[in-house]
Amino acid sequence: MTYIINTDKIKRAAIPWEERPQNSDSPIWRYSKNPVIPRNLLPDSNSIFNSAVAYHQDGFAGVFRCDDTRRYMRIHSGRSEDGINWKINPEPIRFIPSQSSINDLKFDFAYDPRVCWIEDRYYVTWCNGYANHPTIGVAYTNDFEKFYQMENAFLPHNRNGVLFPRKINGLYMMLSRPSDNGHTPFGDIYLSQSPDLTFWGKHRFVMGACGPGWQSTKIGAGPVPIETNEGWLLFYHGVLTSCNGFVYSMGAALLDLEKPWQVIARTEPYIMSPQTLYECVGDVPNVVFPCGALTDPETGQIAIYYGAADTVSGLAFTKVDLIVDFVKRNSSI
Ligand code: BMA
Repeated sequence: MTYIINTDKIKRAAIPWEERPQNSDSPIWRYSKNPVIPRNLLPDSNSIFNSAVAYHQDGFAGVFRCDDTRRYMRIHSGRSEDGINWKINPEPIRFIPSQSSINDLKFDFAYDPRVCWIEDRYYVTWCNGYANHPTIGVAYTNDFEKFYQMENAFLPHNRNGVLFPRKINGLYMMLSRPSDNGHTPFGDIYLSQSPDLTFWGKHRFVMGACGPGWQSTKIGAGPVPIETNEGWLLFYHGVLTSCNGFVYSMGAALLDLEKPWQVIARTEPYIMSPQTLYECVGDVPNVVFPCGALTDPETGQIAIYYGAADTVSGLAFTKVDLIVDFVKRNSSI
């Protein structure tokens, strides 16, 4: 039996949930009322996608990528009572320097946030345009109102910085994807370790793009890894270069609990590819891009938030035993 290991002890509201359709045997299924967040929820939003959510107080809070009608990339905080209907602050997050030295850390753009509860606060990581080059920004908050910016984790160019929800062998750990300044045509997942969430080192290769198929061009970590008795469950995106450009699908992997740079299993087939109208039509067609997940350790239910076609936000569901079984049975390792 596979189960979710609950180390965070945070208060959990009822997870947004829908049972698998009766005619489906897929390990993951879409919410029937997708998209959950339309592109124009804010007066000046062009698109709201690739966003992260967490349990907060009696409901949910999150950090949302909202590109505005200038097509500037910004991140905003938001709240929800049920994880489905969201109120997003129309003003982007204004980060407060966590130390005076951070005053120097201006940034030009912010996108693709992740939110991770560790010990006593929520950490936000995002792709942060520092001197116009993407790297991983880090901040913390307790209330989703005041956000305190910390040092950037890495030098440019880097994307998809995803923290683990607890220290492992005494160190904080973060996955990331070294990249370039453009629409990077390569990309593998690495892991870095830190005693204090400021100084990062002991870098390890985790896994790379592979095969001729859906994950052949590049891959990047998605939501915060979920701790299970079978390993860290990681949802990730994989990219194929088609004659029509990049196609972003979703896969899943299991990483060793104590040495999470060691991959136990990863899916050879995708678990979800862009197939619905809202995933195939939008500002960037053919993209599913997971950034957030909620778990219910009691029932094993998992709700995944993903960006669709770089335009709207979708929700998909799975159960830990179904997905872990699928990963193990369909692994290329
Ligand atoms: C990546 C990022 C993501 C985006 C994806 C598809 O490089 O920019 O935010 O969803 O491309 O356009």
